[in-house]
Amino acid sequence: MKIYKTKDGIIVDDQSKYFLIANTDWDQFVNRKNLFNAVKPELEKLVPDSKLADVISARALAPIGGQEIWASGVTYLRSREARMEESKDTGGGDFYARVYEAERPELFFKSPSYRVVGSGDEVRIRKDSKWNVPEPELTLFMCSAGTIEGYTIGNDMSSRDIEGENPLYLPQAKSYNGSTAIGPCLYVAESPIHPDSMISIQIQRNQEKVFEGSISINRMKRTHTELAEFLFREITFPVGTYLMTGTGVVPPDHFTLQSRDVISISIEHIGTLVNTVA
Ligand code: DO4
Ligand code: MG
Repeated sequence: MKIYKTKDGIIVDDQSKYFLIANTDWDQFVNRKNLFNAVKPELEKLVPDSKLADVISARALAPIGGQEIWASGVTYLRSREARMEESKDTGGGDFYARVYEAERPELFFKSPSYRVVGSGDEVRIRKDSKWNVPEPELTLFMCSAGTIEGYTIGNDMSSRDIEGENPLYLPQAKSYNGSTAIGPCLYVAESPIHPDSMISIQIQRNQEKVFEGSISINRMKRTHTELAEFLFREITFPVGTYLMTGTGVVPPDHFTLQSRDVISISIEHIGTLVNTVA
């Protein structure tokens, strides 16, 4: 099922039957262990309404309440290569090679909920950066108990020149206004997302495709539960949290985003997250 947060309330799309969950707080609704099994019987008491599909199209928000957004890095070989390339002149490359092999993953704080944008909203590039890319990432949702309850699509907008200059600049390369997009929904199923699911990205400039790429989530070096376990080791999340799982698709080094580029990221089973660069 797909859970949407909209201006009219929470809407659940269960196999193309649409249900409005009126007057319910997002955090209370999603922060439940075995979320699929908790929601399913609740839908049986409601009457489906096909008109809610239009509400989703016109009035959907980022699927987030009080959750934080965290991110993992260097979880795919392609990201390791890209990080080593961008930091080759500054000596940072070794850090990325080491974290790819290490037991402890790279985890970093990406965004509080109030700085997150949803599908249809604008993302930004920093004014003090000249080399910018989107990072298309499967994003896990864990409830406060630390169990993975669902998935969304994340765009970890990144300034590669700032990141490459010095690994200590990572927070500036990753966290700024308009650097975090998630959506369009929270996908919740009876079992984990299929390991062969594909992530694909397309970037359009003046109606022309300037980049496309894709990768299967099974190419990730680490497991989802491993990442969740490390994140929850010494931090509690009262209403759950999101965790981006890293990018496996990086545009060629000569590519940088421009204002008005349209970024579309799709993940099988979840949908498509679309954002225009401001
Ligand atoms: O270490 C830099 C961050 C890498 C990252 O965001 C990714 O691999 O997705
Ligand atoms: Mg990333």
